[in-house]
Amino acid sequence: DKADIGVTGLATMGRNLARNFAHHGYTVAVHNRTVSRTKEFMAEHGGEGAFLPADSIEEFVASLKRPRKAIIMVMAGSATDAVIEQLAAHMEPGDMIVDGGNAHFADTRRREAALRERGIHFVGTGISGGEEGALRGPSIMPGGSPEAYLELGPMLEDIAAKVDGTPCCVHVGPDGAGHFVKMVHNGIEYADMQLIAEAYDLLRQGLGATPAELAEIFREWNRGDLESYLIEITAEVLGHTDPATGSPFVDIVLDRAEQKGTGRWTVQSALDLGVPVTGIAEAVFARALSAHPEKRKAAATLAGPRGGRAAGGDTLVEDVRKALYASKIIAYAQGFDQIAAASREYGWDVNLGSLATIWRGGCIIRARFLDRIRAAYDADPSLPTLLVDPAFAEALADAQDAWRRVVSTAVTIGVPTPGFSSALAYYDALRRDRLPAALIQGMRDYFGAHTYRRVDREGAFHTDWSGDRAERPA
Ligand code: NBP
Repeated sequence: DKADIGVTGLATMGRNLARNFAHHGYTVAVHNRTVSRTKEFMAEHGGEGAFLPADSIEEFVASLKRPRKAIIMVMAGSATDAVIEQLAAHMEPGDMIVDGGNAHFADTRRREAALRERGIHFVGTGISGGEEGALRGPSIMPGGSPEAYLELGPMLEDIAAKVDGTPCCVHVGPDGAGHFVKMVHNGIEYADMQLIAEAYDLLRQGLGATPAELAEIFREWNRGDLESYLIEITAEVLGHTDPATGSPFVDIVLDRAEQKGTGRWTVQSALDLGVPVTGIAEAVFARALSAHPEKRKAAATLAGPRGGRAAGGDTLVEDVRKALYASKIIAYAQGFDQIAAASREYGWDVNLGSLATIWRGGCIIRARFLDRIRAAYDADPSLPTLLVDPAFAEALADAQDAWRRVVSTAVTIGVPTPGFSSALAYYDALRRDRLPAALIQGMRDYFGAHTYRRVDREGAFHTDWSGDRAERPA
């Protein structure tokens, strides 16, 4: 008997994905470069379903039903290229290779093009939800050809998380679309976490609240607009006590945030596309700042504001909640803008509303909020920005006074809130009738004859700044 699907790479993710397929009744071929890991897997989980273990890649490919479907779950980078080469060497046209790792979308585009030449479908697939998600139902973002999705889609939808019976898996678009969207998902996750951290910091510094008290506030917030997995786990982490010292857990953790790189990739791509994703960028930079202890130590003596506490206790809690919600809307709107821009640039035709649907379950940014994004794109698929959707516009209008007070309070008491502040700046800039960009164009024309356009006439113009200051068409 042959396998419906195969998984190669049996570390944390691959192992759980293989089990998930088996739990759904599929026969799963399993393979790992180091054979002992496959044996270990079979010893621990072989009884959970129908597995066909293979010691060699050749045996692994031979054990798959045609057209063959093999999922690669190895460390992203050169290992992925090596495994693709080994698989492709034993495959035939029409077979499918799925890369479920966190590949950069440009690598996925390159790999897809190369395999397409050989008649093999390459399906770069974003998989979110970590270890638990892989086992119990991740959010799945497959790219690649529609033909490949016809074959693979039903199986992926089977093992994906379900929300209200709808699987958190849709065909995102061709070639690198799936991995791109997974990357932006991670970027949004960075922004979301940064905003939550700022809310915590501001309430702790501003009110002198304890982590346990703050855990209660987040638990309360999780019953309203902010309801989400990240708010839920924030309450858990803040409420936890370190067993060794009896201190709040959050106080014994080194305040240095690490990163694996998807946030940075998101910002790099946004720079290339010319899309402001200030929420994600500030989050990446805030992590980078936290990771420079020598600089922080040297700067610790610098002057700060005199006096510490913020005015208006209970109002501050509600104000921060609103500022967090408004800033979150901005961060998501920016992330969706970036996906829309990439979709235009690469011809992907991504359905933005469907992304909101597949992120409702299985992944780290799952939240009630995503239903509202879905509704916004359902009502108008060509929204120029999520912010102008009537429901979001109203939420922002409702939050803006509180948001402004929170940013002022933060500035006054010296608590850094780059996420809240930049989100508000983005909101105010986008709303503006006239931007000071006009002055920038003037300066560019002055020093570099870069020309400018006028508000009252077509064409490009240059002023002879060093001569008679006459204006000429450029
Ligand atoms: P790792 O990223 O830790 O990779 C370990 C696996 O890669 C092992 O099976 C290892 O085989 C294999 N491997 C390596 Br390393 N080099 C290889 C090579 N040259 N040829 C063949 N196999 C090679 O595993 P993971 O944490 O399970 O993640 C798998 C993928 O899923 C990654 O791309 C990751 O970014 C992505 N992802 C992870 C998470 C998460 O929460 N961990 C979430 C979402 C996505 P060996 O046993 O022989 O060393």
